[in-house]
Amino acid sequence: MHYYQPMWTLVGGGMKTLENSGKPMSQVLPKKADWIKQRVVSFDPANNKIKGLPEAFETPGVGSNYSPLYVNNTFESLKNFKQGNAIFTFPATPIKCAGAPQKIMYIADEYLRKNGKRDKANIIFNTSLGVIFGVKKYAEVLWEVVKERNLTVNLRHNLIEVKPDSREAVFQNLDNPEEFKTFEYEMLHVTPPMSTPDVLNQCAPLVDGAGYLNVKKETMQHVDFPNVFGIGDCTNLPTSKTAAAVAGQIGVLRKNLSAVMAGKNPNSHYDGYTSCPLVTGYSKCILAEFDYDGNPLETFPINQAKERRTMFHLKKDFMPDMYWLGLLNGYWEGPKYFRKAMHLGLK
Ligand code: UQ1
Repeated sequence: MHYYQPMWTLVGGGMKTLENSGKPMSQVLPKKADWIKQRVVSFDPANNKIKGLPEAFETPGVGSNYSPLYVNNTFESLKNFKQGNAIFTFPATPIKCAGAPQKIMYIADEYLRKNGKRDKANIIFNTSLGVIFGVKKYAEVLWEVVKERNLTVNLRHNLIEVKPDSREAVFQNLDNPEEFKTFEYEMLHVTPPMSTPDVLNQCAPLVDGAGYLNVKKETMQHVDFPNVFGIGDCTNLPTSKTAAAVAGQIGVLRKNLSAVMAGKNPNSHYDGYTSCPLVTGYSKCILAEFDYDGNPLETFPINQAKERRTMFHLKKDFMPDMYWLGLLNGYWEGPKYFRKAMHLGLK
């Protein structure tokens, strides 16, 4: 057992007794202060909650595709759309599937066009990020898409409050944190701030400062504990958090775990491969694929930055089986060998 001295200052030397050196909290607390007799379990300053949520999800126009409870609200608010702002948000934390917050905007745009309501809508993407997408090749095409479809993109805008009574959403300007902008909404699609599960982020030896499992980016072995490995969304691997990334990581994990269990060094390396099928409408998709350095790592020998119907069907009709049958059963380790075959081993 270790003994820790609690942080008390005792006036020593026999001038005062122990009893005379302290007072109960009830006597010293200012009269106007409320005494909440609970312990703080943790602090989470980077992950401030959005005021007004989740209550506002129970009110008209507010939904989120990130929650099984509120995903149906998204389509309901599109069906009920009359006129005004349709706002789509992106938070100031890492998130799962970073393309999804804007994919739903493209789908909403097409839905409103099909239903003759597009001229009644201002479609706005308010994102905390300073870019529309992290990889230049795809970002350039997405800027063209938003321009052509008359979608407004406001960078560095972070949702901090939803006021369902007045149907307003408040955003903080991340470049000038004193500045707040209020937008009325007819429809609001929220992408909430995200974190790892508490059971992990409260285990300080395992995680980095942001609460993610602290692993080496090539081998996925824990930085301090050689018998701990990690893959997926809970890790601090500097790639985007997608099922495609997990598929790329699984093969490396399999080899490295086997090596370590056999007393050898883990020397299989993950290149950061991830993929984001950016659905840009009801029948179009840009299939982004890239590595740690943001270099495109495309499977097919065609320019995948172009919106394509083939990629839409790959995403909608093949990816689910790839996930449910391949990935979940441990058979799918990403498209690396297809890519090599299709590029004659050059990529
Ligand atoms: C992928 O491998 C994958 O695996 C589980 C997904 O999740 C369902 C994907 O969305 C994508 C895009 C990939 C990448 C696969 C190919 C064939 C490009």
